[in-house]
Amino acid sequence: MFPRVILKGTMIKKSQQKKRTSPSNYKERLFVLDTQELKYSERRTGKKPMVKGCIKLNTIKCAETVFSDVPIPCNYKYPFQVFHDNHYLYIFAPDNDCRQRWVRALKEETKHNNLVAKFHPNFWMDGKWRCCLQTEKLAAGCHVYDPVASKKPLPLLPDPEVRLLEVHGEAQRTVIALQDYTPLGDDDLPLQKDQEYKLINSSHSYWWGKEGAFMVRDSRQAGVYTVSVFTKAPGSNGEKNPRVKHYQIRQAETGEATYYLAEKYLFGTIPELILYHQHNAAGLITRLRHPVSLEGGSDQWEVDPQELTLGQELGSGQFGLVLEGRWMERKVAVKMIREECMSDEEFKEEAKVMMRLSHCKLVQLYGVCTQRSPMCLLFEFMEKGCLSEYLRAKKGRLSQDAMLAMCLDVSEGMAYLESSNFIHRDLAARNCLVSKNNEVKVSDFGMTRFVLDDQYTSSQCSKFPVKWSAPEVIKYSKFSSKSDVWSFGVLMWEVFTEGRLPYENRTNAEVVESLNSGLRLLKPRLAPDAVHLLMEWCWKEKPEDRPSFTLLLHELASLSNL
Ligand code: 4IP
Ligand code: ZN
Repeated sequence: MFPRVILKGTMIKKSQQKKRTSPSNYKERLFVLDTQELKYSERRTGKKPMVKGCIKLNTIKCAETVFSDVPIPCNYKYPFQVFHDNHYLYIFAPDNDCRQRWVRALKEETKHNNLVAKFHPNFWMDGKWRCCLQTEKLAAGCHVYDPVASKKPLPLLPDPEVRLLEVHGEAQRTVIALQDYTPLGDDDLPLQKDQEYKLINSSHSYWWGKEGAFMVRDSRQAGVYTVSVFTKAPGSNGEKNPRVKHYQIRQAETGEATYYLAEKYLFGTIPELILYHQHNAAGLITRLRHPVSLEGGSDQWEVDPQELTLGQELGSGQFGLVLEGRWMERKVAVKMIREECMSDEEFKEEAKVMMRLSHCKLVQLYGVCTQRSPMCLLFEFMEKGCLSEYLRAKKGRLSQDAMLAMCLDVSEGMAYLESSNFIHRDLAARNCLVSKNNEVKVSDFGMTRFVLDDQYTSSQCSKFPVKWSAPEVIKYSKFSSKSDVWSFGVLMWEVFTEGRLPYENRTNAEVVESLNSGLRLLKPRLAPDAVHLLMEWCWKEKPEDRPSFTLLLHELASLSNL
């Protein structure tokens, strides 16, 4: 009987480093899976591919996605693993669908093998497993291996490549810089006019609310670009009709100047064409007024006070009053910053970084209005207020699934912050907000750095959130994503106690003392054992022993029946 081919495709493999001395490298290979083996070959132009390696399916003990929290050093960003004969083969697929296809097929073909009971969800790297920190490459896995591919789609990983801007259901990945851009800070990317850039997140999609907001993007047709522009111009029936219109950039057959949009105003380059249409509609529904681009532009974060209407008071926070407001036809929460509460200048710089953080599980900072006094910050409006109050209000009426979903939401937002190398520093239920659809989003990230009140900022003082802080933060103010993980453990505890105050009757000093002697918060009655285990994992003394948010997200997702 001939083996039947099941899957075939080009992917990148990492050398398996069978010998200690073999080089570590990434090579593109043509992979073929048939009913008996997984084979990979080198493609050669004009010749038959040359077989480089072959794994008999009956030697495979595990085939699974790799959940990685480190940047992937090759062009294909979706890793999976094949564990066979005591060797780990890491393969990188070009997209998630492709990866899922391969993992599913491999699992299907190997499900009757002698499989591992547990596997390692993360990479073996620099002499240790990134998931469990074991230093033996053949050490038993740390997570239960499921030989059946799960039907449920995995949660979005905080891999920037998968957060795409969706306009009219089309996914867009590539944008072209309209102008040179000089970085404003270390986290900024210099842009060169005319160059293509991958759009790595959907940030600033709210700027699409402006008449004439536009971007140049890849068309679905290869090699062709489209200009998408937002307009509120009434439709043909005279009715209100806000929408995004798309114009393909066309090219005339001959001549020097060949690019044009709606009508034949011809230009030699796309940037020239855009520049022209920034001044003249010339056949477009509106002229191109506001570039919506990666870097947010020099002044896009500055809100025109004329565009902002203030409404009723919502409450008061660390920095002063919070009001309801309207901006660009949306409801916003406006934080008025009392001058003596915040180090202004530093904050203005940082606001640019924070504006660029954009994720559906983060409360979005829309902009800053520095032209009025007091300065104010515009945030996404969250109907149901802060999570701690919400939990208390819903006491006795929340299902375990609902609580798990809340933790999952927060872990998603935090995994994104972690992957952006941004530290929250004050994660707690009181700093998360609830939307009208009961989604929980992380808020106030990084803000404590600008609080001038030293009662709040010094761990010795009364307002410092000791009960949420990791030991290394209390001892020497060492903040990291792993100290955020500690706080996240406390937040899970808050969720599963329906909003109780951690270490209720104890003073900060008593809390520090009991932490030092190894004591931890007790398991909430409503928390499943698996959730309690996660909490305890977050409260490991050493930061490096705590899980990353990526892993927590994966764990919580596999616990929830969503
Ligand atoms: C080789 O590096 C290739 O990466 C091999 O992959 C790999 O074998 C070898 O690692 C590694 O030393 P050079 O090309 O620089 O020699 P390929 O066969 O696809 O070219 P694997 O086993 O990963 O296929 P070892 O140590 O695993 O043999
Ligand atoms: Zn492990």
